[in-house]
Amino acid sequence: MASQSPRRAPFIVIEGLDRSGKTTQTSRLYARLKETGTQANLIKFPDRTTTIGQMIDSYLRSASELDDRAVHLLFSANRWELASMIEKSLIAGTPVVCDRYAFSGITFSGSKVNSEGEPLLPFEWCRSPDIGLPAPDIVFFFDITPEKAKERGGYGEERYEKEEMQLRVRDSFHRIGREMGTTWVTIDAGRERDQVEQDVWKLVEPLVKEGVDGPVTKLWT
Ligand code: Z5A
Repeated sequence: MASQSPRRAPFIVIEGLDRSGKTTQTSRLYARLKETGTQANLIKFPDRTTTIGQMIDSYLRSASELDDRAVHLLFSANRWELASMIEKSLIAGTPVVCDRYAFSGITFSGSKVNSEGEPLLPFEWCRSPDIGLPAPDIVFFFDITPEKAKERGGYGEERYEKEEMQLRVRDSFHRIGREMGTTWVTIDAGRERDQVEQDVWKLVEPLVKEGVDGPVTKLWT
């Protein structure tokens, strides 16, 4: 009789608008998992520590200029740098908690417009370099109004932190969410930190306890 393959760990992504609390909540989730006996891997995109990540960092701080297509491909390459580590971790039973992923890649690049307000890069072109990356088992989309985001510290310091851009990004996230179906969970991130944490934990706890059946799937394949 064939032996049953063991269940693997889940890949959990927190996506969302700027200053919606993604970093705060991925850190809280990581800490809570640890407190309850689960050691996870915590990652963040862009990963500004790699050579590619440093080029992205310089671009985001407007310390350098790059062609829009080139920077889009760098963001994607930055994810591919960690793709096999993510897959190995999940198979080995260690959950991965991730702050931003391919969805930010599509929404931000796809929301750039020319002086006439027309998109610079087509949606499908933006999606294609991320096809085949490890697919998340759950994506929490942190939704927040630009007004609320502005009340939080540090807003407006980096390249894309402009209100019109953020509104286009929000529409684009909603479009992706409709396509993703049940994997995509929208969270009202304008509330207190503890309330947001509780909503995330309610769905993560059983996923981590029970594990996930089947191999790691691939994004958009
Ligand atoms: N980008 C891209 O173009 N393509 C890609 O493929 C990827 C990203 C992956 C940098 O991302 C930029 O890269 C980003 C998208 C683009 N551009 N923009 N604009 P990043 O993730 O490195 O950006 P960040 O600056 O580190 O994160 P963030 O989005 O601005 O913030 P956040 O992680 O969502 O929020 P936070 O750091 O947890 O909290 C922000 C502040 O709010 C902080 O003072 C907290 O204490 C406070 N906070 C958090 N939660 C709450 C609640 N619930 N109430 C009140 N205050 C709160």
